[in-house]
Amino acid sequence: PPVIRREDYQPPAWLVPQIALDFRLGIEETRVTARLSVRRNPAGSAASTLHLNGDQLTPLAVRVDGEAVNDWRMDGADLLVELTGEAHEVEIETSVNPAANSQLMGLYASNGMLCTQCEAEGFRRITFFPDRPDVLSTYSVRMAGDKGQFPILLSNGNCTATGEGEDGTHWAEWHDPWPKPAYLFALVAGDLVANHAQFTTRSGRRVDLNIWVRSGDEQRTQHAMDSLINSMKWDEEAFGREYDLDLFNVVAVSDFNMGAMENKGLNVFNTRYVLAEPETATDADYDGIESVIGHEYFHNWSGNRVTCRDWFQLSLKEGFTVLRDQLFSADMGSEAVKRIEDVRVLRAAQFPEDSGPLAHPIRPDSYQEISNFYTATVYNKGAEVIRMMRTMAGPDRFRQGTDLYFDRHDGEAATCEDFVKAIEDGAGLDLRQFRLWYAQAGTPQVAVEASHEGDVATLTLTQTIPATPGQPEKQAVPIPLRIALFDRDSGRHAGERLIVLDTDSRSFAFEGFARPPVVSINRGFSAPVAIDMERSNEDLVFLAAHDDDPFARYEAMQSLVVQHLVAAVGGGLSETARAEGRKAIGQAFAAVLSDDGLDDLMRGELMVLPGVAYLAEQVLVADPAAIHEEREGLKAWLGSELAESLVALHDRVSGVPYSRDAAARGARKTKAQALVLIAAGDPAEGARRAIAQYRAADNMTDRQSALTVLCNLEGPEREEALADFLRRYQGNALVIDKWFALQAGSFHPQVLQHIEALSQHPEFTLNNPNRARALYMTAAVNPKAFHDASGAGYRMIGELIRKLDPINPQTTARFVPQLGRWRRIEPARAAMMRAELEKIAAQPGLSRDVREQVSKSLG
Ligand code: HT7
Ligand code: ZN
Repeated sequence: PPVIRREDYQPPAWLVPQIALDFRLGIEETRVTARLSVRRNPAGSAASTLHLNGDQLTPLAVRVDGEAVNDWRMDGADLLVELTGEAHEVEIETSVNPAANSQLMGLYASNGMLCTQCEAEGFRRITFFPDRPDVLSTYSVRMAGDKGQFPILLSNGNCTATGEGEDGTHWAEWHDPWPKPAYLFALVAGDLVANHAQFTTRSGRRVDLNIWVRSGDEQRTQHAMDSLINSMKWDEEAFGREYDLDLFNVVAVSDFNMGAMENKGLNVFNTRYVLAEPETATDADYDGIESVIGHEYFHNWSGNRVTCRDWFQLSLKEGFTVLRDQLFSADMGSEAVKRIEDVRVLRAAQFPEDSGPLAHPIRPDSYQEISNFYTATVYNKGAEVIRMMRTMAGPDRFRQGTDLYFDRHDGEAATCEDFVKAIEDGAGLDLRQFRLWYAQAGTPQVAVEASHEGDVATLTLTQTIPATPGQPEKQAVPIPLRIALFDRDSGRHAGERLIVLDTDSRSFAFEGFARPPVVSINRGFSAPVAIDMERSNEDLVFLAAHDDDPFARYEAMQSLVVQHLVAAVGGGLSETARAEGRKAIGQAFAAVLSDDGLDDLMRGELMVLPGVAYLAEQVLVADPAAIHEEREGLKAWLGSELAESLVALHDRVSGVPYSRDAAARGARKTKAQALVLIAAGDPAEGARRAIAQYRAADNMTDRQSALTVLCNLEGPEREEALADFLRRYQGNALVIDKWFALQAGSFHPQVLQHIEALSQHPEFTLNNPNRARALYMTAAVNPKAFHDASGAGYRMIGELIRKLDPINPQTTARFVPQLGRWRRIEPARAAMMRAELEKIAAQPGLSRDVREQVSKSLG
């Protein structure tokens, strides 16, 4: 497959200032007529050929300035039309079959409704068009279809006219006044009902808000609506951004490849990020809805009003919008807990990506299939990079930078360089060297050496950035580190400082310490780096109990556990050292359990042990099963050592009645963590408490946390709860997804047999991405299932990839990176993982999506 390179960018030869689309809707056949007003781009080449992208389309008719033409030709899947003048009207007819579109890109059918997904290159599956984000057009859309089947007809912008047609049909016309690239086009037609509300912007514009769902689901949309209204208000206050249409529609669909899509004025969402009520949605689901609703809404400015010049600039909109949604969620809830969760996601998903065969910079240099670049690197590391600029500038100056960015580039297709320049100019920063963060892949490692002489403490910091594919050598990047040095005697520090390490190595001296201080570094996770510093258990226990930066407190707990588990798995711990390590961890946990100054939300966070993926990252070649077993061993030890306090804690938080306030959410979080540890220490007591919690639950958070624990255990309680859960939520697809995921994610000894049986369950289908991911993605990230010593986990995912690829390549390609980590896994397992990749590579007719990921993983 051809490789697309960033350096080859050329402006388009032809622009399309306007497009009129006419749809005659049908589930099995939709006819599309596209009328493009095209004109030469003075900034483009003088080519007379109009190059229109297509994907599995045949032109049924081509007209230029009203005349049918026959001298068009195909270039692969694309349509080429010769034009002679400066401006023309080009009309093209195509036909598509939405029911047959299992890829869920372009126009497709989901549960009897029609909807579109055009980012990144789906529009070319609807009609021929210069499907690139730097071609901006105003869209006029007319659609007609059966009124019974499609009572609701939606597109971008405002509805300008509706009417009745013949034979029970009706039609609607929509116009979007804001020029946009084709990837932001959307159409939805179906039998939907709405939750309506209104929002008045700060300049007085009254905006109608609708969240469209299938009848019966409307009472589950209030949290999404509240989140939308909060987002609109927050963006005005935090970034000075106001909504710019009189209407904002959100539609929930159950078949969707990703979380949601920010189409102008018509966001399309995976149902899982819209529907929630306490009985069916966990607190984490509620948080997910708030953040995704916010994320898509914020794209209206960071993505839509200012869009990307080309897909290499994806982080321009995604990294920035992730940062915006993170800041929004932090303001809506607990800033400390949000930061911890964001870093946990980064470490679990992005760090492994950055150290594997698919590592790429946040602004990639090349791709074969752009869908493969919607990654944790582009999104989450992208957000971290912009967050560092904010940390260095301070929030107010950063805001001046973003104001300048939006002013300067409103209505344009911009680049990451444009963004950096605007922040540089607006915030008054020198970001010359900082630009390397956009160009280099790999997570910087910062080694910290502490020394002490007289009353001076010196920290020597050294950065190295590991080699990544295509980038053997790296240059030093500026790394802003928030730092505080605690005096051992007073237990306090004299104020936090921001230091910037911008060379390979540098020493920083701090005066006034009679004894070596306790170092708290990278507070708030001010830089997305790995800190390598030898620290005594005593110092870490001190920070875990006393650091006034909540993230640093969490980090100290994590480091204590990481240091211990890594040493234990590496075989480097004597029995005495193991006992000492556990004792220190036990001490830190006991302090967390009994600290009255902690709120339960934070307590729950501090009780979460580092995950196996992150632990595996700490060593060059990992034995994931050994890590998993050692981690489980520590859980069991903590559970029995702290049994009394854990039981008392579980009893206390079980008495807190359900509400959505922070205290009650904290109680549920702590309850879940306490139950996990109790069950690890004493499975019989765990089962007793878990089934009691399950039976008494009046909300999904408690029910799910009880069932999570029961799924790991053998016994009648497990079977009772699983059968009850299935019966109780029959017909609710999102909850049935949980039923599959809970079993696929369990540490039960027979987890692989359970997954195999579940794949044959009548409720299972590969055609729905949520269901396929619930079973198989959960299994692929479950070390107990995926890394089973027999290799059965690898074979299961390999087989899945081969089976799912012809149905939905985009969803399939996301499974490949799990197998692609073989080089970092111990040799026996690595050989089996590699063998699966080779088997996939040998499959004829592999999609471009999967081929790119597999060949890079093998290469
Ligand atoms: N901007 C949206 C990306 C997206 C997408 C990309 C490829 C294939 C399907 C997709 N659905 C949505 C989502 C977002 O980041 O807001
Ligand atoms: Zn996004």
